[in-house]
Amino acid sequence: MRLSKILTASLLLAAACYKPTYSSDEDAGKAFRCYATDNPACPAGLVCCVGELCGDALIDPVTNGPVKDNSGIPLEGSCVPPRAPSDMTLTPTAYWDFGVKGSYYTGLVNDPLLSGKDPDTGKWRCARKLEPNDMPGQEVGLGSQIPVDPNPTPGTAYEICPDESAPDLVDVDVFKFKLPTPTKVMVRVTYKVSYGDLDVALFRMAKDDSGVDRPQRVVADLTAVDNGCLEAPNLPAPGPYYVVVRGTNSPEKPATYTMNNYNIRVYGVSTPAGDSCVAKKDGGI
Ligand SMILES: [Ca+2]
Ligand SMILES: [Ca+2]
Repeated sequence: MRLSKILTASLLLAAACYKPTYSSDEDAGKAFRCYATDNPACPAGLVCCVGELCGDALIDPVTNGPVKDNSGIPLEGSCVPPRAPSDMTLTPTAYWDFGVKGSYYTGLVNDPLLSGKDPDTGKWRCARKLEPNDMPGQEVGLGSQIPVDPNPTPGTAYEICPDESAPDLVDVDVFKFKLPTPTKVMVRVTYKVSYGDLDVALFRMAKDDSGVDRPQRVVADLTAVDNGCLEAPNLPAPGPYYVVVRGTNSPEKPATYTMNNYNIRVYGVSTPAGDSCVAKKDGGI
């Protein structure tokens, strides 16, 4: 009896103290805004994340205050479902293992104008279409019937660029598809490398020693030239499979990741001798 009173009192206290700062999320139109230092930061079952940083990773271990951006402003996050797998500190770049990149773009660099604010409109330049989409459960769904032998099209336009709340965090875009039958699959990513090199890789899920799904790389294109292409000769059905596009860093600037606009097409090829990347693969298994 006494215990239940204490519990009730604690719950009431918790409810009274629950004053997270939130409003509608501009990107998803559904998530609450949050600061990890709010207690609780999010409604039950959700965790406060800014890009790849979640929960305690948003709390400065020295000051116990919020992690701040370059301007000294505390990072404001979104309340989102816990990300798979259970390790909250796992970043999308660590989760999606692209393998070792062997070549880097060294030519003239153009600014893709995808970070910072437009001086005319005052708006953050990165549109953040369909974000966040960096981890399983957030991905852009391509369905269970990708087009087979389609007429070439420009593809769908996306951008690799950061959210205004975390301008230094790397962006990755994840697309998921399934197959009704074993299929040769092509992925074509179009971009100009002078605005920022992009990498693309195809993953399937495989159980690790603890029975947890982990991405296993099927094939990757880590070349530092215009456009990316993947060719998977005979993917077993049904999947699922994940196509991941990311910005890249370099040995000279390991903490700086490229941004760029790109278009992507994912499609099947009905004949083995059909469409091909023509020897432009790097890494993979
Ligand atoms: Ca993304
Ligand atoms: Ca590339």
